[in-house]
Amino acid sequence: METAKRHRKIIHIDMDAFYASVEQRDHPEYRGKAIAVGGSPEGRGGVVATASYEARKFGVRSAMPSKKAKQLCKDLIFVRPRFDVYKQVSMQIREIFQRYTDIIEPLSLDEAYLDVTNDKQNIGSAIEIAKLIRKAIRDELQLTASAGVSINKFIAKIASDINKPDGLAFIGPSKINSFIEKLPVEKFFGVGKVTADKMKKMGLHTGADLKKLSEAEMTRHFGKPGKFYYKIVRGIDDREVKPDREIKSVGAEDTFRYDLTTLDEMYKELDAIADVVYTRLKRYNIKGRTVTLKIKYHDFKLSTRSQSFTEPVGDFETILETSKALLAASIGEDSKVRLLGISLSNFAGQVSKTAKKPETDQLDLFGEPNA
Ligand code: DCP
Ligand code: MG
Repeated sequence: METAKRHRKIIHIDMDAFYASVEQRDHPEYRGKAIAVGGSPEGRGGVVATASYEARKFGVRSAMPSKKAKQLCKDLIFVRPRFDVYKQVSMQIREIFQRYTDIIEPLSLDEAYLDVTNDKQNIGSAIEIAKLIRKAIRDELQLTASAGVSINKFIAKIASDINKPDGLAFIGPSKINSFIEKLPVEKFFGVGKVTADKMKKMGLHTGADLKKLSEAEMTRHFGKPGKFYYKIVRGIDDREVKPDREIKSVGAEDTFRYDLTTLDEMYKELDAIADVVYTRLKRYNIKGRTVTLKIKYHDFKLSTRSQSFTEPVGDFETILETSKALLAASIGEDSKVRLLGISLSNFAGQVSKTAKKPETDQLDLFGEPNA
């Protein structure tokens, strides 16, 4: 007897107005205002990288020349991009994803696929995990993300856009077909502007139209990708979530049997953790520009603080002293600390192919508790 095929559980997460939201978070005077990141004369070639949702009301969009953006929105504020900060936030969202799965495929700084079919915490519900991730991003990073949940990458990615910004959408197996039939052709994975125009000229406007073509007709008209289109209009997308094998951070952490209450105790633990991190860095022969300290308090509140350097660092002293300084700046009078972790990141081009480790090894890179 044939066993029913178990569906995968895929989440696509995409931050809302990413660069602009980070700038509004860090500069309260920009909140509620129409802002464009990039695009000032000193920005990236005079085009807008992204616009706040307030600016989008006026029609301001990514990749729009700043002159045009200013015409559409007279009060538009141009903000210089801070890529280091965006990278940092990107790492922080990655760390949140890693609480639930290691099968994470980033598409850009602000977007990733997650396969949570077998999530680390045995939550079981992809919708629940998406909610927890959105909540963590909001609580810990003061930013919003939108999530799409489905059984494959294609549908999950489209779903994350449905209730954007700050939304979540689930498209379950029984909804996929009716959803796809209404979908405009340009929304299909791999269909660019040229192909979409060709399809429209042929009278093909929606998924329902595309479904009328046989596989042979699809490939005849659209070449090799036609075979793929044939499948996705039927809701079939077998592409796996490919974990990014590049080493993004090297770290270690420790959970304590008793909550630590004095800085002295914490410094002692940091010393031991820094030593593990140092050893791991040596193993990969890499240095990082960013040191991140992670603190979990007795009430499970999590905080991360980072310091970035202009030059890569990898020596024990710097790792330890930086972590201590970050700790001292974070801890209050009556803080009770349950876990401490240190990681190095921002390796920027130094991670050679040979330093890449097999996947199984990478999975424990962030150190198991009590490692
Ligand atoms: N970006 C860019 N140039 C583009 C498009 C995007 O520099 N042409 C940058 C700025 C964005 C970030 O990438 O903040 C993420 O791109 P998204 O397409 O996800 O756009 P946003 O996150 O800004 O907005 P949305 O809420 O629509 O996701
Ligand atoms: Mg985004």
